[in-house]
Amino acid sequence: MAEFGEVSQKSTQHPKPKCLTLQYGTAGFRTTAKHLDHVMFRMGLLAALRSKKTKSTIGVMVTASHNPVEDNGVKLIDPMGEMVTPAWEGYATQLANAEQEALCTVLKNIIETDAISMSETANVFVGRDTRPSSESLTKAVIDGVSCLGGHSQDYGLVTTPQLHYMVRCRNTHDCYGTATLQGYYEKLSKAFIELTKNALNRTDDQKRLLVDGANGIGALKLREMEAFLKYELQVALFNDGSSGKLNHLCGADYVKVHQRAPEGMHMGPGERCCSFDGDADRIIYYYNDTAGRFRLLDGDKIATLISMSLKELLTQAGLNIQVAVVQTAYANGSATRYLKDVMKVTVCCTKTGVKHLHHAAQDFDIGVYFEANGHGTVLFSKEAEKQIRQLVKHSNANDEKKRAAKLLASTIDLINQATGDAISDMLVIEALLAIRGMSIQGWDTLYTDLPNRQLRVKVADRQVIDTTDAERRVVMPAGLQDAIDTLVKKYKQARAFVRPSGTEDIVRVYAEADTQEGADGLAYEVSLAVY
Ligand code: 16G
Ligand code: ZN
Repeated sequence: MAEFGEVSQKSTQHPKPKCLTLQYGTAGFRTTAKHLDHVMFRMGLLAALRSKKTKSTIGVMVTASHNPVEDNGVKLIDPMGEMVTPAWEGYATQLANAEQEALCTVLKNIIETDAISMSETANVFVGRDTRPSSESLTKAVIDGVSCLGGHSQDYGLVTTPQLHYMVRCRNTHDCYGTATLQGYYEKLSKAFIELTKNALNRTDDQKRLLVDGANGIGALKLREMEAFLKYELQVALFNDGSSGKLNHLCGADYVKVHQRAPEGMHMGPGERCCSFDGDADRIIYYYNDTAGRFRLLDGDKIATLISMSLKELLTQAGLNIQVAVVQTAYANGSATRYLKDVMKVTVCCTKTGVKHLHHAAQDFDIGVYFEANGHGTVLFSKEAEKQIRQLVKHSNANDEKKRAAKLLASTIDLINQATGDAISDMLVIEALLAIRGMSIQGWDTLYTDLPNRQLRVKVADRQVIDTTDAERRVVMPAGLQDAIDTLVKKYKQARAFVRPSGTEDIVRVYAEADTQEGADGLAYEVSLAVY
C-alpha cells in the first residue's frame, strides 16, 4: 500500500529510542515527555485506523493529567466520547513498542486482524493541555494521521473532557451539542442558568466559589466560560497558571492525597472551595470548618449529593426510573452504607479506572459513577432521557411534576456524559446545592467518612499480586488474603485491600477503621504482609 512508504519515511523523523517499552495503561501512555515523540506519531497512525474502522471521528488528547509538568501522555477517544476499547489499547502498546524497522509490519497486522478498509476516510480531533511539550507532541500526532491520508482538526488548548465532548457531538451529528468551545460553553451555561433560576434569593455570598485551577488548562477554560455564566456563579480563581507550576502543591490530586488545601488559596471559614486536576477531568470539594479544621468532600460525597438529588426529583416527577451508583474499592465504607441503607439506591463496585466505572454505569437507567479521587459523571439511558423530556412537554402534568421534570432535563444538559468533567461536575454541584438551599457543611454532614489510610509499597514485581471481586480480594500470592482477613478482624469497622497500581511500579494498600490510629495501624500491618 502506498501509505506505507510514507509511514516508513515519516517515522524516521519521529524515531523510537531503542529498547524503550511503554504500556497503554489505565489512562493511556504517560511518561517523561522526552520519550513520547514516536508514541505520538504512532498514536496518530492508530487514530486514523480507528477512524477508518469505526467510520467515525476519533479523538487524541495530549495530556498527563496530574503528573508533574515534565511528563506528558496521550489517550485515544472512541466515537461516543468514551475511552478507546480494550482491544485497541493492545494495538496501541504494540505500535508504541515496535522497533523502527518493524513498524509497518505491526501496522499491517492490525489492518488485517481488524479487516480495516484503507479506502475509508479518517477524521481525528486533537487537543492538548498547557504543558510546554504538548504543542510539538500534538504536531507528531497530526503527522501520523496525515501519513495515512487522514484529516485532523486541531482544537489546540482544551480540557480532556472538552475534547471527549467534541468527539461525541461530531459523531451524533450535533444532537448532543455543537462541536466547538462556544457550543460547549453555551450548552452548559444555559442549563446552569435554567437550574439556578429555581434557587430563590441566592445571595452573592452563596454564588461565590473558590476554585483551584491546578495551574492548568481547567483554569484557562473556566476563565473563558465565566462570561457565559452571567454572574450566576462568582468564581475566585487561584492557581490560574499565571505564575505557578502545573500541579505543583495544588490541584485535586494534591488536595486528596495530602488532605490539605492547595498552596496559594485563601479560604475563609465555611467558604466553598474546589480543586481541578491538571486536565480538568477530576474535581474535589473542601472547606475549613469553624474550628479551622480542613474538611474534604471527595467523589463519594459528590456521588451522594447527585444521586440523592436525582432520586428526589424523579419521585417528585412521578417517574419510575432507577438510579444506581457505581464505585470502586476506594469508596469509603460510610458512603457505601449511606447509599445502600439510607438512600436505598443500588450500589455496585468495579475495578479502578474510569473506563470500568463508565462501562458499569451504562447498565442502569441512570448510572452515577464516581471514584473517590473525583473522577466521575452521570449516564442517562436513552429511555430515561426520553421519559423525562416527554414529561416536560406533557400538557396534563401538574406543576410540581413539570417543575421536577424540567430540573431533570436541565441537569441532563449540564452533565458531560462523554466522561467525567471538572467544569461540568462543578456546575452540577453548585446548581444542586443552590436549589436545595444546602450549605457545604450541610452536604458534608450527610454521613461521616470512616478514618482511612493509603500506603504505597515497593515490591520486586507488582504483577505477582492478582485480585478478584473488583480488586477487593487477593487471589495470588496464596495466603495473602488470609493474612489480610486476620488483620482486619483485629480492628473495628475495618476493611482493607491491596492492588497493584495501574500507573506506577508499586502496590497500593488501603485500610479503614473506626479511628485514625486503627486505620494507620491496619494499613501498616497489611503493608508488611505484602512484602
Ligand atoms: C488513572 C485513572 C483513574 C484511576 C487511577 C488509578 C482514568 C482517566 N484515570 O489515573 O481513574 O483512579 O489511574 O491509578 O481512567 P493507580 O492504578 O495507580 O492506583
Ligand atoms: Zn485528569
